[in-house]
Amino acid sequence: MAVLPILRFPDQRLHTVAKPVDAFDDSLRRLVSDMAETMYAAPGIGLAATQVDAHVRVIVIDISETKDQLQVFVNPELVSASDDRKVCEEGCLSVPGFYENVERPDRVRVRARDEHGQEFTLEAEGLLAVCIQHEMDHLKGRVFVQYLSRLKQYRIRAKLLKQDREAA
Ligand code: GNR
Ligand code: NI
Repeated sequence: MAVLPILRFPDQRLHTVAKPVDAFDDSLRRLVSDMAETMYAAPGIGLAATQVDAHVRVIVIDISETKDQLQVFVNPELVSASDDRKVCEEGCLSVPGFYENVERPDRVRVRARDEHGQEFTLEAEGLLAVCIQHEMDHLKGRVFVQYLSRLKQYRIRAKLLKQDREAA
């Protein structure tokens, strides 16, 4: 197990489109395990492989208080989304320190496989629905700041680049 480095916006690698997983093997299970450790260490409630510079369709989520309810989604596909939408204040481990409202469908149905290749379908609402959609966006190369105004995106980009310069 290893804690992996997390790419920070505006790193262009965050805009890579992830490829489907084709082998449910030990290397996939190692990635899932490292992603879980990285998410728990951060700490965060979700992580997409894109964020650790692995451009395959893998997501880990744990929204439990007790941090012992890991959910793994390999090759997730959106089956349906509700017409009703909800606003939630979102944050992202790749955009540290920024929290902004994003509106998304309130409920989603997702089909995916676990790390052993077992297929399942899940209906999610509330925070889990938000998190699944946020992570599936990462797999498409999309970061939540892209839902904000150009001005907000520009300010977030400038502040994070300044922090990177000062840390260097
Ligand atoms: O830890 C996270 N919290 C969070 C809060 C509200 C909406 C989405 C999220 S996901 C985020 C972890 C992350 O960046 N996943 O990609
Ligand atoms: Ni994120």
